[in-house]
Amino acid sequence: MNFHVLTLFPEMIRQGLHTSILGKAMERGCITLETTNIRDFAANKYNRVDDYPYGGGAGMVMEAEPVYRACKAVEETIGRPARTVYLTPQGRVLNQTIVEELAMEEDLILLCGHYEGIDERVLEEVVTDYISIGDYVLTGGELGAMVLIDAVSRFVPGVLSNEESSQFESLQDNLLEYPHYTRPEKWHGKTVPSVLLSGDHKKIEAWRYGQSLKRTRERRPDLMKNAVTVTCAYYAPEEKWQEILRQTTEEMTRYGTMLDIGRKKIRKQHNHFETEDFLLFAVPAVLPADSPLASWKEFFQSFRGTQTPAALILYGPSPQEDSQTAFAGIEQDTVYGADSRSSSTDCADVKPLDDPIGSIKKILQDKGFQILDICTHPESISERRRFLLGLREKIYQGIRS
Ligand code: 9D3
Repeated sequence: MNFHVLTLFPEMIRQGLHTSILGKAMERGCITLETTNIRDFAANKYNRVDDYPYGGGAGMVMEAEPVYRACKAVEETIGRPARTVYLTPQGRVLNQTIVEELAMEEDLILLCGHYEGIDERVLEEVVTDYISIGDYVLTGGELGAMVLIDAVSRFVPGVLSNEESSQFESLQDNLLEYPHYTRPEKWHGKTVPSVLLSGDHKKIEAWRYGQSLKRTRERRPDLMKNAVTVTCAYYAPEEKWQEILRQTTEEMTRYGTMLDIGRKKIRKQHNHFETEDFLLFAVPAVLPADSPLASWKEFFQSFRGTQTPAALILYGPSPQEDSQTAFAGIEQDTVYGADSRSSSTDCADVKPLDDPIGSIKKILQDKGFQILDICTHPESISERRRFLLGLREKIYQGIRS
């Protein structure tokens, strides 16, 4: 990822970002930082880049021309149009969803204003995104750009170590973290909660989840309206697909439950869900001939929702693809993300089957589930990412409000 910062104070940006994790990431070349001093593009011999505001009022306004020239110079070095973010208190307030979306870009141009702001006319021509970092007043956009670069960099491959990888973090559940402890076991008369010394990983996980909920309720009750308990109800006789579904669930939540619909016991029990639940239904797009159930309806017989948010994963070959080529392709496709399947097959002599997406969606809606999205290629990393980002946006931006 390449960050290009346009600013009147380039040393502030460089000083602030060349230390610690980001400094190391730059040495390794995972991220690059190029600062451009807008003053170098001043249109007069005094290097003046600001002027009085038309209509009067306090403060100065940055002129359009130097900003425009600086911008064009950077676009030239990139060689193609890039997203250009203007840091401004009048922008969309930065959040983790925006951060992850920006992390998918190869280049980001960040424009920092100073004084009262920048001449509106140049903003209309170069800016693609207006972003604020929160509702308080700063002296300029530089700290905003640094905050954005720090947050976005965490999602660039290689910036974080495997262990602290940004995939597994508290914000994926929109819950606060549980409390942490390290040695010594007793400090200032305070002991470490005994469950953490028990070695029972299931119990530790449950305790941490409870602490996360408690903490969020106490400190950030505003987050609770969006908290969901994720359950993945799946039918996957093949180990390979089971693993992919488990991984997809894990990318969504740290505390998910896997429910195997293939098991009679699961189908016999009541599977009732509330508005605070989130159901990930995962079934093959083509019902295998040796399936224990004859139809989709039977799979979901024991499931009930109460306008429960849900999503559908239809994995494996679609009905059109199912036949000659599809299965052979699947067997070879062990590298996730490399979609080796042929995009279309000539199926003039194959009897077209009913569209399973529509019918399964209808069945689940009739049972009280609100289907937010459908994923047909969970084996592809990029498709899964699109799916999960979209779901998170829908869940956190309040599907129940
Ligand atoms: C008359 C009101 N102006 C000054 C008090 C408005 C104003 C102009 C310029 C307020 C702040 C700034 C400079 N701030 C930023 O450039 C900025 C910012 C911010 O102030 N808060 C949150 N996010 C950001 S991103 C850039």
